[in-house]
Amino acid sequence: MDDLFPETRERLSLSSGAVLLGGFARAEAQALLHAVEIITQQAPFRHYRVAGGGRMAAAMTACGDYGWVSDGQGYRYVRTDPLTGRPWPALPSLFLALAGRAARAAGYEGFVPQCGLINRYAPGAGMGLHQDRDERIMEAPVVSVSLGLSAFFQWGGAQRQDTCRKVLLHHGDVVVWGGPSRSHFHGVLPVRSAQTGTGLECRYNLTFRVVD
Ligand code: MD6
Ligand code: FE
Repeated sequence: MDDLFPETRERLSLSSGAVLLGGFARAEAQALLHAVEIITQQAPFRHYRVAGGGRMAAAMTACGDYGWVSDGQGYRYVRTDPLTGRPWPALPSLFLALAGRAARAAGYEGFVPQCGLINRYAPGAGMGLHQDRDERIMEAPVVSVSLGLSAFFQWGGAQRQDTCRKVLLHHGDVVVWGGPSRSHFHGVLPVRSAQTGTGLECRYNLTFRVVD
């Protein structure tokens, strides 16, 4: 059969409801990074404690009505930054617009995130296989934007032991997962150093979510 819609990096289906939009945010990447810089002046990056006594390898912060925090007692969404005692910085309109456009391009209309989580991965940092399921609303997708250094994203299934697909995510790539894929396992392999390209020394990831 002829391929009417050949799979390209520009639009690569990962599983039902999950799609990589390669380069979708490339044109506005610098503006996104600038917005991250402004946000982190108000809500600095920090390494949260995790159950068991360690700390997360990725540094995190957030913007919007909610931020996601971990303190060793567990994970949760809170309206106030525990580091500063202040509300999280507002979601910049640039973030809102991009998240809405990416969700629509992936087939999800009317996506208005309440939270933008911002992760910074230094070389060597990754994120283990997990599900995003602390949100009370699971009907809305997650929109994830990669900036800076490239990294392998692991995309699994509904069960932890399901086979994972490895997808290299580059500066400006967007991944959207929702519907039947909303609670699929995923992770990030440790970021390798000595990459050339963006001039950045870390990988940044923005994930946009509806919380409640
Ligand atoms: C990524 N991030 O960095 C994927 N999950 O490409 C996540 O899966 C993620 O950044 C929960 C909380 C924050 C995250
Ligand atoms: Fe996640």
